[in-house]
This record gives sequence, structure tokens and C-alpha cells, in this order.
Amino acid sequence: MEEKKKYARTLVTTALPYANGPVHIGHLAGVYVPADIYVRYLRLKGEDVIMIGGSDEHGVPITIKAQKEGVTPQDIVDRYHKIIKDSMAGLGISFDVYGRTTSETHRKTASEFFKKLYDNGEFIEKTSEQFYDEEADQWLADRYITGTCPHCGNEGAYGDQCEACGTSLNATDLINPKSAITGNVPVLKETKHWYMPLDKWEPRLREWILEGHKEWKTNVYGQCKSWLDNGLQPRAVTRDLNWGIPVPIEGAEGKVLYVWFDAPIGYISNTKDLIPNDWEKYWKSDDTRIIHFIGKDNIVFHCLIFPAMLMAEGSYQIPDNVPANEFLNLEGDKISTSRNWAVWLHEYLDDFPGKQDVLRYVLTANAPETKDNDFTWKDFQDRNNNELVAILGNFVNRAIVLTNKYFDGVIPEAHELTDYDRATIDEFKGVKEALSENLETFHFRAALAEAMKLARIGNKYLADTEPWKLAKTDMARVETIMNVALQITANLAIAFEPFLPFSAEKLRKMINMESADWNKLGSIDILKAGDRVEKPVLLFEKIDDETIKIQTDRLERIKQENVLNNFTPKAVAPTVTFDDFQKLDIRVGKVLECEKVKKADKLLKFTIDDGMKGRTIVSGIAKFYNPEDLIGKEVCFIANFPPRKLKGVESQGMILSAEDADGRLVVIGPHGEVRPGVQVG
Ligand code: B3M
Ligand code: ZN
Repeated sequence: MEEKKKYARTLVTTALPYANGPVHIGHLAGVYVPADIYVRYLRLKGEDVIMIGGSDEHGVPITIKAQKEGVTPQDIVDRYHKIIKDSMAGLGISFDVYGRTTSETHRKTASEFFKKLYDNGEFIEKTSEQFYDEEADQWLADRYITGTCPHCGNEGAYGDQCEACGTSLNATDLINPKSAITGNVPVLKETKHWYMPLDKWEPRLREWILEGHKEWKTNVYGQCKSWLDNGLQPRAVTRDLNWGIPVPIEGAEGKVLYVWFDAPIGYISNTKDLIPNDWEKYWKSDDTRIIHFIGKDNIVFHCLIFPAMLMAEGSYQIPDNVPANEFLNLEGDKISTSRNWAVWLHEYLDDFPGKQDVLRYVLTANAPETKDNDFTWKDFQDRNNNELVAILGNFVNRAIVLTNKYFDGVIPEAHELTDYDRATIDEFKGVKEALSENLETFHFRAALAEAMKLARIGNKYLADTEPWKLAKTDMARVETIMNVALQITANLAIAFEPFLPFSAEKLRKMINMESADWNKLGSIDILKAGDRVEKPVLLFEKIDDETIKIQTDRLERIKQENVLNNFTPKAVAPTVTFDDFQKLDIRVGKVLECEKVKKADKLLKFTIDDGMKGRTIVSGIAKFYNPEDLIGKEVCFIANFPPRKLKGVESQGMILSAEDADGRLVVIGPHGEVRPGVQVG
């Protein structure tokens, strides 16, 4: 096996979220929680590491959001940058810097980067035809053009993708293209742009990844291989847009750097802001290790395009690893900002104060490391109640409570260890190695399971040794047991610090342990006999069904709203003649009585005044109405259907109702007063 390269420091970057919305659990599980665990772990080991984050504040998604709300792009990014920055801090994501791509440092850095590549002849210039809205006097980015999808006929396809059939498109593929700004037919006009010739870097990229980084996660390696095997094409790195970093060359007025050109440079700019005199050490010396934490949709940019940019620039290191995650779904559906199908971090922090670690725990235990995973509120509740409360919280609480109870808070001495004590201690000795190994290789789920194993060992130790039973007969034995239990508690404070930093801190305070040192993990002399522990505080508390129901009800409401908002009427049925229509005898009737049909939860039985001798009609609308509410109302019914029996009741006609997009039935009636029995036509 190839010997591991020695490195002196680690630079961890985390994908810069677009500042066009808040962050949600998908972002957290994919990028920020794993990155934070990793960085906290390295810090615990005493390594030199910095964690770089920031908002991505350019690009079309932001201009679209601004246009929709009638505000400026700057307003949008100011609003969301703050929400994102504050909520990430609230969850304990421990960035050393959280910057923004609208900063002056960034504008200058990205601009100079482009200029250097331009001056070195690293770009090719190409003229192509692009859509332009003459009335708005504006070039149209792909997202600003809609039209009919040539593959499936969906009339609302975008210039870059049809969301109905999932095909990615070029704007010029659309049938009947329209400008999303004015609704006009756009015209094609010639425009000049600068392209990165990725094909030129393909051999180096190929060798670097496919030969040099076989250890990368299979999903990342596989995606890179597939791109490389398909052959890389030149990519435009400029755009016709009025929001972004101006292209710093003559003749490029009105053009900006493509957002995916400037955003990764944001990692560099933000490092500069953090350590203006030292940043180059982290980016340019070959004993630095660069790790990019991202989601799977960003793989090509971080593994191929950005490295090609860095290679072209010449003075930078390229990344050592890009541990991209798959996606997290929510209650079985894809998370979507536009459909509001998400658990938003800032809302979570409001709804669950003091429970940051519960979310961190659940998102790690269920992280989409190798495949897409699902977040459900039920699983959230179960993991909190059955794992955090019942295992970790329970053990720690017992250890501290018993120490207070029997020894007045003073850590007792360990006397002679029994074979069982030794077997227990042996078991948790291996935890450090297993944990480290998993953390080093970005297997955070497995690492968390190892930490949890330590808590299970502790729980079992107390349950098996039952010190509360020995207290009356063998206090010396209780002293030993409690010493071991407290040493396990100290181990937990170290092991959980990367994952659950808030609880680990509480725990450290309880046992008066000033700082956690990874190197001590696995040892049984962390705490000194004679030192004190504090009074117990609860690390976790049970989450009840009502709390969970508030969240699932909210999602249910959003689902309904989405169904209603996305309603498109069904295609009109084949033409009929007036004679056809006249065959139906539709009349107005007045509801005299209305009641539920026994043993049929869908059916209501109506007694209708039809202006004649009256009739009974059974209708399947019981789910949508209280029977009493319909009494006295006028309804329309078909009078000439043959009678039929429903659950033993003979129905003499059919009450008309409209079915809304969500399946709700609404009874149809006249808007003015009419006599029962009159015909509709
Ligand atoms: N803002 C895309 C995203 O949020 C993009 C990442 C930039 S990382 C340099 O998924
Ligand atoms: Zn389509």
C-alpha cells in the first residue's frame, strides 16, 4: 500500500450555500454537520485545521428570487446571508470564518484570478447565439426562458431543464420559447464569452483522480470517471448578466463571471479574510491537505472544473479529498426550497430550543453517506427517546446521581478490579481506534455508532453491577464500580465532543473536566479520585407525540398547499351535442334531512324536496361535510338516473359536486333562490 502522505495542516472547505433561501436539514446532513464533526475531531487531536464557509451570493437563482419579490439581489443576499450565518452558529457549526462572495476581498480575488488566466492565454473566446429579451433589454439566462419540452410536451419547461420529464435542455431546444420576464418571444443574438478548455486539462485530471485517488468515496470517484470517460468540453466561465463580478477585461461590459467560476474562489477569499498574512500557507504549500465537503450535485465543479482552474493558475494546491454525500429526503419526498418541503434550520432552532444536539445526532446517525436517505419526524423522536435519552443520557445521569448520593459528589477510589470490570474496560479500549479510523475516512455514521457503543457499555456495566444493591453491604465495591463508571463518563465527554458539542460541554462541566483530549480516549485514569463532580443536569429529555405532531401537521399542510398550487385542469372531454346534454335531467332540490349512512363512513343519506313527492339520494361526501350543515341548502342533482342500492339504501339520483385538486368534494347549488324541482340547463 502507498504510504500516507505526511501533512502539516488541513484546510476544510464547505460548499457555499446560495443566499436565496435559508439552510435546511438536507444541506446540514450533506455538508455542514459532517464537516463540523471532522474539524472538531482534528482540533481535539491538536492538529492545525481551519474550516472555511460562506454564502454564495451571485448567480441566477438570486436574481430570480429578487425579481419575484420586487427587491434587489443585494436585499435578498443580505437577508439570507444573515439567516444562514446565524442559524449555522446556532447549531454549533464551528466555522473559523463565514464570509460572503459579495465582499470586496472576494471581488478582488476572483477578478485577479480571472485576469491571470486571461493574461496567460488560458481561455478560448467564442461567439454564440443566445436569447435576448428586446423589451426588457436583457439577456436571458436559461432559467429565464420557458417553453414546450421537445421530449414530453410539458409547456412549462425551463431553458436548462424540463422538470416534468427530467431531461436537461439547451434553451434553443425549447418549442415556442418565451421570456419569463415579459412573456415575449425572445430573439437570438450573438454574444462573446470566455471558456475554460477543460479538454486541455483532461489528461492531468484523469491521472490525478483515476490513478491517484482510488481511495475517494465510490460515488465521487464514479461520477468523475463517468465525466472523464465521456470527454470534457470547453465551459463558458462568463455570463451576460447584471449581477455578479464584472469580467475584468476590455470589451466585456455588461458581462460577469459565471457564478461557478467565482464561488469556489470564495474559499480562497474567505481564507484571506480570516488570516490575511498566512492564507497562502493553507493554499499553496504542499504539506497542506485540502478537503472539500459538498453535496453530490456539486461533484463536477469541485473535482474537475475548480481543480482545472487551480491547475491553470499554477500556484495552488488541488484538493486531497472531496467526500461528497448523497441527498437526504424528507418524509419520503425530495427536499425542495421552492415547494417549501424542508425542515429549515432557523425554524428548528426556534421550535426545539436547546436541542441542537438532537438534530446533529439524527442527521449523523442517518447521514446519506452512500445512498439517499430519508428524514422522518418519527425516526427523530425514536432516536431521541430510545438512544439519546435511554442510553447516553440515562447512563450519565445514573453515574452522576449515584456519585452524589453515595459519595457526596467526591470521585471514589478504584480498589481491586474484578474480571468483569477488566472485560468492560477492555471493551472500551478499542473504541478510540475504531472511532479514529472511521472519522479519518469520513465514515461519520459508523463513528457515531462507535461512540454510542461506549455509552451502551457504560449502561450495561451499571445495570450488571447494580451498585445501588451493594451500597448496604460492600461500599468498597461500590467505590470501584463508581470510579469505573465515572471514567467511562469522562470517555464519553471526549468521544461525543465532535458529534454533540453542546452535550459534551455540559457533561464536561458536570465532571469538572476542563478540556477534552482525544489522546486520553480509552484510558481509565482521566478523572482523579478525590476530585468532585457537580450536581446532575439532564443532557436529553423525551420528546412527546404532540411535539412531533406539530411538525408532521405542518408538513401535511404544505403538501396540501403544493397540490392546490400545482393544479392544472384536466383536458376537456370529447365534444357532445346539445341533444346529448338534454338527455340528462339536472334539477335543483332542497335538503330536508341529511344523515350518515350506518356502517359506511363515506356516505350521506339526503332527503330532498324535489318539488314533487320528494326523494332519497345517497352521496359519497361524508368525509367533507357535517350532515347538519347541509340541511336547508339547495343542491343540484341528476333526476333521471336509474335507482340503485348503496349499503341497503335506495338512491334515486346523484347530487352534483366539484372535486378540488386535493380530492375534496364541494356540493354544487344555485346562487340565487329558485323553487325546488326546476331544471338546470
Ligand atoms: N452555491 C450550489 C449549492 O448551493 C453552490 C455551491 C457553491 S460551492 C463553491 O448547491
Ligand atoms: Zn419534458
